[in-house]
Formats: sequence, C-alpha cells, structure tokens
Amino acid sequence: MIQSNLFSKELLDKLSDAGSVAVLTGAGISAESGVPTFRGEEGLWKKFRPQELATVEAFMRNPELVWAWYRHRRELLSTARPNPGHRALAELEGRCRDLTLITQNIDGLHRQAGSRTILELHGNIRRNRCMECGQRYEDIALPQEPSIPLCRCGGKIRPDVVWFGESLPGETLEQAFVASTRCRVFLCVGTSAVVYPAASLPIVALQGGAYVVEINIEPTALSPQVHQFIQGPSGEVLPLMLKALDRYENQAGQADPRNVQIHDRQESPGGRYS
Ligand code: BJW
Ligand code: ZN
Repeated sequence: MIQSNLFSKELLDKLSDAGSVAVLTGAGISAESGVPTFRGEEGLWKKFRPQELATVEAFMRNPELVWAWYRHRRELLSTARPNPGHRALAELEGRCRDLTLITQNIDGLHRQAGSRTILELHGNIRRNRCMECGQRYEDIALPQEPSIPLCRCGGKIRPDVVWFGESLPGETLEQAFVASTRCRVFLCVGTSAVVYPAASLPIVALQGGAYVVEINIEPTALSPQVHQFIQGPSGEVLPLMLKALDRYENQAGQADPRNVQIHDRQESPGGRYS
C-alpha cells in the first residue's frame, strides 16, 4: 500500500507554484495498460533479440520478420487504453503553466489520455515512412498484403519509430533538452533510464537545478542521483501525487501566513527512498 504522505513538501511546493515541469516517461507507464516493457523478466527483450528486430540492419536483412513483429504489437495496442498514470499526467498539464511531456513510448497512449504537449522521442507505431523518399503513411492506409508494404516510389515502407543506432528526430530532441534544462521539477516515470540520449535528460535537469523525482516499481541506476525516488506503480503513485497536491494547495489557501512557519529539510540528492 502506497502512503499518500510520501511526496516531499519541496515537490508539492514547486508543483503548486505552477512553475515549469518536464516529465520523461518510458514503457513502465504503459505497463498497467497491458503493454509489455522491454527489459526485466516479462520484457520484450527476454523473448526477442533487439539486433534482429530493432535496427535498420535487421529490417534490411529480414523485413518480413520485422513487419510481423510490428503488426503483432499494433494488434496488442489496438485494445490498450490509457491508465490512471497517463490520465494523471494529462491532468497535471492542465494545472501547470508549462508542462512538457517527453516520452520514449511509441504507443500514443499519452495523447489518448488527453496530454497535449508531447515530445515523442522514439516515434509512433501508428505511423510509417518510406525508407527511400521519406513519404509518410498512416497505419490504416497500409494494406496487409504484400507482407512488406511498398511506397509509390518502389521503396520499402517501415514503421516510423527510432531503432538502435538511428538518430532521434532532431527538433524534438532539441526541445526535450531545452525543457529538461529549464524546468523546476523533472519527473522520471517508468523508464529503466539506460537508453541514450533519453537517459541524459534527468541528468541535464539535475545539472540545471531542477528537483528530480523518479517513480518506478524498482530502483534504477538513476535512483541514487535523484532528489526523491518513489517506489510503486505509476498508475497509483501519480493519481496520489495529484491528491496530495490538492490537499497541499487547500491547506495553503486556508492558512494565515502569519501563523505558518516552513521548516524545509534540505536533503541531498539520493538520500531519500520511500
Ligand atoms: C514501472 C511499471 C509501473 C514497470 N510503474 N514503473 C553504448 C553506450 C552508450 C550509448 C550507446 C552505446 N551503444 C549504443 C548506444 C546508443 C544507443 C543506446 O543508448 N544503447 C543503450 C542500450 C546502451 N542509443 C541509440 O542507438 C539511440 N540513437 C542514438 O543514440 O543515435 C546516435 C548514435 C547513432 C549511432 C551510434 C551511436 C549513437 C536510439 C535509441 C532507440 C531506442 N529504440 C527502442 C525501440 C523503439 C521502437 C519500438 O518500440 O519498437 O525504444 S529500444 C526500447 O528502449 C524503446 C524504448 O523507448 C527504450 C527505453 O526503454 P524504457 O522505456 O526505459 O523501457 P524498459 O523496459 O527498459 O524499462 C521499463 C521500466 O519501467 C523499468 O525500470 C521497470 O522497473 C519500470 N516499470 N512497470 C512504474 N507499473
Ligand atoms: Zn518512397
């Protein structure tokens, strides 16, 4: 059972100040929607080898296999719905002056949940593009046959996602770095934080002076460096964070400032685990 008082006063204070917030999400936030993660016991990379499915070389070698894998995952995603974690982040965006949601996920669930400012670092599984001329195609426009869809120019069409060794979309990545450098609060949610350049964003946020909070069901290599690590499923922790924020703001609204003394415990990053 997660305690609702586990959110530090510093976090609630900075969030209620409606300052700028950046959030980085990974596969873990969609786990409670039934979307498999990549790493860990139940992860996709336990059953499939990334080198055979998530590189350009793999696609050139065996495009049928890569297409079969993506069609299978699209089918899984067709019934997936946003969970309370996605919805809490959409609600938080409505409450903040400036919130940038940076996601490594390609599942589109943040948009379905109502988030608006979304930077998709690794593309989107519902889009496709031609390897040769770059022409974009929506998923629904693609025929199932032949098994490798071809562009009007004759080039092979591929899912519009970012594979290992490929560059991330330049402008999107640039915006993600700017938001992470400038934010006052950075939330790192449901990512193993091992894939670069996304994994540098929380570090950049720390260097820029942001208060960095990590939410994950288990500690990661990042955990010792953050201001607060909150262990638990994001679909439970994030809605609780909003409730705690409500309570905090109500109390602040009722309090007579002359009677309030704030004792802010200065904590060094990494010192605090729930
Ligand atoms: C919960 C939860 C719940 C569970 N609640 N939490 C050596 C050193 C450094 C870098 C490199 C290197 N060799 C190569 C590189 C570069 C490489 C890289 O970083 N590799 C590392 C693995 C070492 N990066 C790249 O190649 C990137 N491009 C690039 O760098 O270009 C420049 C360059 C070019 C050429 C050479 C070198 C540099 C591109 C990376 C593209 C990643 N693509 C994928 C596939 C996308 C398409 C698809 O889905 O099919 O993106 S891989 C996969 O990993 C996917 C994810 O977005 C990404 C990150 O994974 P994520 O989201 O963190 O998921 P998991 O499963 O790892 O973690 C889930 C977490 O959730 C866990 O912690 C759980 O505990 C937690 N969790 N349930 C909260 N309910
Ligand atoms: Zn083409």
